[in-house]
Amino acid sequence: MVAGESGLGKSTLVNSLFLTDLYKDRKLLNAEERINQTVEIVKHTVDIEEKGVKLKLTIVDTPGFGDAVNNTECWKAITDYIDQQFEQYFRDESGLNRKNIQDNRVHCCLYFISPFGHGLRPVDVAFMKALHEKVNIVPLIAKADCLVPTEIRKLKDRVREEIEKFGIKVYQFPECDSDEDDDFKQQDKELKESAPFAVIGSNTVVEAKGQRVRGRLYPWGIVEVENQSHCDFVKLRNMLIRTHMHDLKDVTCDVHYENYRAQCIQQMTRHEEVLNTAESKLTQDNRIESPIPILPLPTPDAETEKLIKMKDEELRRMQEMLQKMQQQIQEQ
Ligand SMILES: Nc1nc2c(ncn2[C@@H]2O[C@H](COP(=O)(O)OP(=O)(O)O)[C@@H](O)[C@H]2O)c(=O)[nH]1
Ligand SMILES: [Mg+2]
Repeated sequence: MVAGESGLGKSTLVNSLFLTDLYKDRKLLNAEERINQTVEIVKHTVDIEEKGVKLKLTIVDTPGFGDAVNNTECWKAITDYIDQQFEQYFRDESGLNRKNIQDNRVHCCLYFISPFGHGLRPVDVAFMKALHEKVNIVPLIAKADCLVPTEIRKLKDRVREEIEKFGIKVYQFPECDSDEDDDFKQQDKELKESAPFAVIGSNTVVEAKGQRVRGRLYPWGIVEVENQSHCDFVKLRNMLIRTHMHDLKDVTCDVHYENYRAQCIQQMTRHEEVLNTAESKLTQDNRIESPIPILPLPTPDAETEKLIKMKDEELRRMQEMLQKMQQQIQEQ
């Protein structure tokens, strides 16, 4: 998933990362960008192949914040989306067809930070904090071609400091195994030192030194997206689809989804308790011969009735799930 302020190049980057097959497209594209402003959460599915392994990857593009006057809780649609995917998984997992669950949980959220500020803005802090217990956040410095190398280094240091200072839990790269070869260890070290990755996106193919590359053509030169001395795009792509994909999935499953699941079960148990108390109270009340005649309850209006129905339905669903889970635990 990509998230962050509007206009920072989120849609362009996902396009550069996965969606356009640069090598199929032989003709030189013109400079006009083909991406429109993202106005709603959009899901794209792409098939990629890594070392002979076919993968189905879902990319979730989100409308950036900053277009509205009021940006309070601009992360709501995104946190809701993440929760919905967890909920769906939770339902499927407690259902009958547990072996063939389609996993739509969000395994990684690329969060775009503006290159124009002096670090994180309050909205970045609030946004990441709203997300950090739910998803692996990988912060990125957007449009890195707007900064010279020293500025990039400074901004990276600043962002790292602020992430620490504000207690934002971004995705932590796992420790490298001690039995890995030196090359791998060196790569892993460089990867960790480069975070937060500074990225550049482009949907155009330009000619640089006789080669066709994905890049941005300026009057003063060409910025190459996949040139490691221009930006960290290649590092990011390798990390996402080669080196860290499994870890991102594992952390999602073992930490974020487990959190969600624990909360759900807690809620369901609480509902169950409330129901039990209400039930036992009812039986007790019935036993007592009331000297006061029981008056018929006032008939609820349509709106209240609808609400009660919805709540009943929700309770019923939760009880069903709880029952299934208890059964599963017993079976195990
Ligand atoms: N300088 C620069 N401009 C970019 C980059 N990526 C995208 N843009 C431009 O920024 C504008 C907004 O891009 P878009 O991908 O729609 O941003 P989004 O709102 O975050 O999805 C477009 O005109 C892009 O061509 C980049 O890496 N560097
Ligand atoms: Mg967009």
